[in-house]
Amino acid sequence: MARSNDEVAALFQEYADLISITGGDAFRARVYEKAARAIGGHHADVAGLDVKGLQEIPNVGRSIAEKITEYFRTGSVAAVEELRARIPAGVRRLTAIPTLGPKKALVLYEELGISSVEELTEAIQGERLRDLKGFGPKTEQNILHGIELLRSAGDRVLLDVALDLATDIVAVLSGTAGCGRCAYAGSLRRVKETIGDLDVLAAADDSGPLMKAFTELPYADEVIAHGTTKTSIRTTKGLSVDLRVVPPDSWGAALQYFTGSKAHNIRTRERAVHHKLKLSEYGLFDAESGEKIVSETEEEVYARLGLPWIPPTLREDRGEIEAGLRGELPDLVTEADLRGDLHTHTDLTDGLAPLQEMVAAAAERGYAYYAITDHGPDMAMQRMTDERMLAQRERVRELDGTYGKGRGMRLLHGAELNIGPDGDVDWPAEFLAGFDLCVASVHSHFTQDRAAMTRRLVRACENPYVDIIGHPTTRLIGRRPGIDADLDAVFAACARTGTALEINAHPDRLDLRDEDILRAKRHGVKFAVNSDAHSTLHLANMRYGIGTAQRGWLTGDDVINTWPLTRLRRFLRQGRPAR
Ligand code: DGT
Ligand code: CA
Ligand code: CA
Ligand code: ZN
Repeated sequence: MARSNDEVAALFQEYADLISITGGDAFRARVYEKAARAIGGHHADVAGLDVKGLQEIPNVGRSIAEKITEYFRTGSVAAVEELRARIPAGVRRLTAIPTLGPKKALVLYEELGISSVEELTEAIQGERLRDLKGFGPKTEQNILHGIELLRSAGDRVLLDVALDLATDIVAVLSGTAGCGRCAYAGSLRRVKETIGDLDVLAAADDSGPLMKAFTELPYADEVIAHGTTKTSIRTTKGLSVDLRVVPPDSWGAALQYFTGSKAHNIRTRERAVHHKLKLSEYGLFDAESGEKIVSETEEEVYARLGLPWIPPTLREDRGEIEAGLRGELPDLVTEADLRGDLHTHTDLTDGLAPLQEMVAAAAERGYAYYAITDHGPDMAMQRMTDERMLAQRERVRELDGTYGKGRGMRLLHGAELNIGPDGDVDWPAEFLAGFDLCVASVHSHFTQDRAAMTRRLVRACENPYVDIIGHPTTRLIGRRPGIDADLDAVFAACARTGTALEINAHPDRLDLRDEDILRAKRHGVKFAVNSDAHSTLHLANMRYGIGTAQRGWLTGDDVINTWPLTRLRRFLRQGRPAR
């Protein structure tokens, strides 16, 4: 994973924001925004490319390529620094508030001198924003909500950032002398949607070399605590990491303990007490004699508590203990069960890679089928036309059966429709009938009231050509709240009309979220775990979607893209008039 690509992408995104804040050319801001996305999605590490190589990346011209080499040569980009210097850091932080954005942030700074989140909160409480042009009581409310969202996300990081870092740390420690076993535990092992800190566990008789290697990691910014059993660092990414080193024969008990969740552990400890045992990170002991009973593997620990091994994604005290005792734990869906991806884009709309590259990358993942679902014409920015869509279909038919194992990967031609404010979608029935499948998603009018939003989604479900509702709540974790709708009514409509709900696997979205999945499943809804890939790299985001599906207790039978193609096609055809 090329982390330098993310660094450069973030830098250019910031530059684009700075251009907008300082009232610069909107077109120019767009250029840097597009470059940021292209670099973030590029498969090769940009740190290793020269100006010529960089220019082969789509949307990267000479001037941008030179800024990238400048960045790796000097550690900064003069043009970016110059704009940074013109805007107080506080104002730039304002742009991070969901629903605010650079233009409004600048108005607040220029008109009211607001340069921090605290000052902004005060101004809203004093109702001082509503008199500004382009603001009103409703804007004040929205901004206040955005501030809350930012605060609640706090210093937690998204899954992909945490996983990249944890993978690296585990690799380094595993290669350190004397390390028996090493793994990450905590919320990351449970695949929670955001991660507060990393909890890394290692087994060794002598913790010295491991602790030393840990504090010497290149991204260890600060050593917060240093001991023989636990050491904590803060990384340059802002994320803290705890390393615990335990004796090898305590591995299972320690892994169980530090995986959590706290709520789950309270329940397992209760079980232990019930069996006259004592459970700690060092093992399961006889409460009276103090004699150690088991501790080497998690399986042994659970078995002695009268439980089967419980998958980490279920360990939230949401009924997993009871289900385990009854022998009714779900046979959770896994990434290996996936036979295809049903929501992906190409450069015909806002994807980065051409059709053929996306298809080739999908085949690499061993899929049996793969759907291409570019945006319809209602998202005007995408410039879609009937002709362009039909031309793509022809190309898809040509490529069908030319990739994958035994060239057997089947291609489905679909679209991601836009659900308009009234629940209408891009095309009339005659045109929709030509698609193998349609995903339909909300992309605008996020603030409709609850009744209107519910009606809108239910109408989309009732469209016989809509097979999947894409990113159903449209939330962006820590950046945009989900829409306000009566989700139970939407779930009931999905079950009734045979419309699947998407679990969008992008780590910024994870939409539906775990708790809503659990609720929807009770309504009898089926799901599709989709990457919504806009580049070949995004196809691998499936792991986050599968983790989320597991947290919603889903089995393979619940997830339509684990099904054989014949069963999937039957599902897609239901409700459609016979052709
Ligand atoms: P996070 O870091 O906020 O994303 O969430 P976790 O679950 O990783 O929580 P963290 O890092 O505070 O602790 C890791 C695990 O260690 C936690 O899931 C369970 C265990 N643990 C930590 N402190 C306690 C405690 O006071 N009591 C119990 N029973 N378990 C604890
Ligand atoms: Ca943690
Ligand atoms: Ca921790
Ligand atoms: Zn999409």
